[in-house]
Amino acid sequence: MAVELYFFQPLGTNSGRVYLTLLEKGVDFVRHELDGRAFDHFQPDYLAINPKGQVPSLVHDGRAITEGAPTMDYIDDAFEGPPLKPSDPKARWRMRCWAEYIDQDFGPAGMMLNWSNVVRPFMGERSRDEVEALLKRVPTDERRRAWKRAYERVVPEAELAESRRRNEVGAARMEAALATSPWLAGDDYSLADINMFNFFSWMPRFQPDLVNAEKTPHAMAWLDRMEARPAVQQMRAETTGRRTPPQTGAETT
Ligand SMILES: N[C@@H](CCC(=O)N[C@@H](CS)C(=O)NCC(=O)O)C(=O)O
Repeated sequence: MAVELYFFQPLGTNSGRVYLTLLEKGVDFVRHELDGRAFDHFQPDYLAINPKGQVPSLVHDGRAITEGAPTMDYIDDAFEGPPLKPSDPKARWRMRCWAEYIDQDFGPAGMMLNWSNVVRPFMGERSRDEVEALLKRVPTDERRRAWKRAYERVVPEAELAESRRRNEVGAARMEAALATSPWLAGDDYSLADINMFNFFSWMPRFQPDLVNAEKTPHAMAWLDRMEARPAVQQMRAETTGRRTPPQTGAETT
């Protein structure tokens, strides 16, 4: 039955982790790439699928499946292909701890830094009236506040500093984990690696002081192992040429 994915771009953070899970499982899916800059994700048709107006959303047999980490779990359960959850309960627990950490801490910190860099540049050309009209289409107060703050560049330095601190802690945490096992949950490649990949793979480029060959050699070797995976190569190939990644790393959102 039909499988459809709505996303911003394959290498996006939240979009990418679900996109990569589908590729790893070998699921044939219809790709609906939304343009965040055109506010496609706030169009009524898309809000009917995901009332929060966020990506990604999977539609399977007519049912909308949302929220990245639970969607990855769903894909692993619902489709054939290599299992992406370890069979050992302790490794499975470790995998779920990574998911929790990415959703609650590391992921939002990275996204916040990206937002502060990118929203104003692409909203900046629009008049205040245009922006006010766009903001009216944002379905939740929380997201409306986030867009407005980014547009107006009123994110306090203390919040940005806290996000940078969390990224630094995350880099150290990755290095410590990967010094003891080849994959994040242990000996087996799992959803934990897929989940982290798109959040972390930008760091050597955009935060080279935190992630580099001297400071985090195990994390760098993990990135190489990830890049060697056919599914990751496919994801990159499907991204190349679609949009030019800006200097700021904007396309990581
Ligand atoms: N909890 C959601 C978070 C999704 C999310 O934050 N998506 C971002 C893109 S990475 C988004 O849709 N941003 C647009 C917006 O909030 O307006 C998930 O896990 O899927």
